[in-house]
Amino acid sequence: MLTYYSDDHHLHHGNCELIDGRLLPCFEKPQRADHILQRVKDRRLGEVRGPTDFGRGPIERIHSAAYLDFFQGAWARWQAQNGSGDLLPFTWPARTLRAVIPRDLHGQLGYYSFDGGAPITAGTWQAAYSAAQVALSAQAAIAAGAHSAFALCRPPGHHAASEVMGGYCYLNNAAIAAQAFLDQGHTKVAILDVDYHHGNGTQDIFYMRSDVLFASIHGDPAEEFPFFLGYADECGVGAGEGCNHNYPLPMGSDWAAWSAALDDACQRIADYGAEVLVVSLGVDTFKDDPISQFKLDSPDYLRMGQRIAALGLPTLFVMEGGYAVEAIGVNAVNVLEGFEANTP
Ligand code: OKP
Ligand code: ZN
Repeated sequence: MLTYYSDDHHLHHGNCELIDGRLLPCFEKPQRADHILQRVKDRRLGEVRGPTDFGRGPIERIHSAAYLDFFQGAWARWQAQNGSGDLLPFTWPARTLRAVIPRDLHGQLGYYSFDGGAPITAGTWQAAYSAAQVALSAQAAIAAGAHSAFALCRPPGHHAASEVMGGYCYLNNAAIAAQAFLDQGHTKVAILDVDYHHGNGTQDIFYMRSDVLFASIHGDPAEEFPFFLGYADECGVGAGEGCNHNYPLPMGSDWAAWSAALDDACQRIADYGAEVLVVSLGVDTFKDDPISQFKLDSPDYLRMGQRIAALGLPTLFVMEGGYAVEAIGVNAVNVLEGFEANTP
């Protein structure tokens, strides 16, 4: 399997995040992608290629130009105000307030975000931009005939909506790649999100559409981030009705419970008639993940890849979460090796 990767992810390294009333070093850190890349090489998964630059066009199919302009220019504005440290939001237009766009940098940052988990640093735009190009490059490889490809993206993307960053995410790499398939002539794309957290951004982007089916298996939002989306009764609206499937699972869920949801999600994808599959590949379902509560073990990721391969679809894997850094390479590459083992 081809892997696409850019060293630019190192340009994004947030300082700290707020957890349990304390500021702790960011869990979403550069070593995550470094470990995965090392494992790809150790296992000789296949060639590792740098991305092609497709420009801002395919990103603007998912994110508004106003949002991208804000994100691209935010760090320079912060520097012009002599800002020191990471740029982090602290006020959001929650209920009782108005969703106006203020003139102030922090006002705009609140408007364009949903939490304080997505710090903007000097290199965040370039890292996120390159991650989107990595996803688009892997998508292009599949469009050119490859049966599968791995986009080793960092920062992740599935919490980012059209005009909203949050949850470590800025640009929705999986959504951008899915839209590229559609723009190149496909008519039915499925996105399977196996990250521990609900892919609220991806769901929101495609919620009213029938050309993308979204299925997500995740910690029950009643007790887990992102809390405000990802419930089982969210099935899509309008043309998108029936094209959104959420599988919220209780804390402590193991492979038996998780794989039952996967079987159901795969059946939905097959019934939908998807032509191509995008997998939002988070491995924070691992038993030792420091911020998550599922109980998958490393061999389970081989089984996950095998089950996904049984769909028989061209499959683009897009890296999302996973914070047990020592095991992240083994777990992520196990999914890819399981997929290949079950591919004729
Ligand atoms: C990103 B991905 C409290 C914890 C907030 C945010 C988790 C983002 C996960 N500060 N945690 O889906 O792996
Ligand atoms: Zn996650």
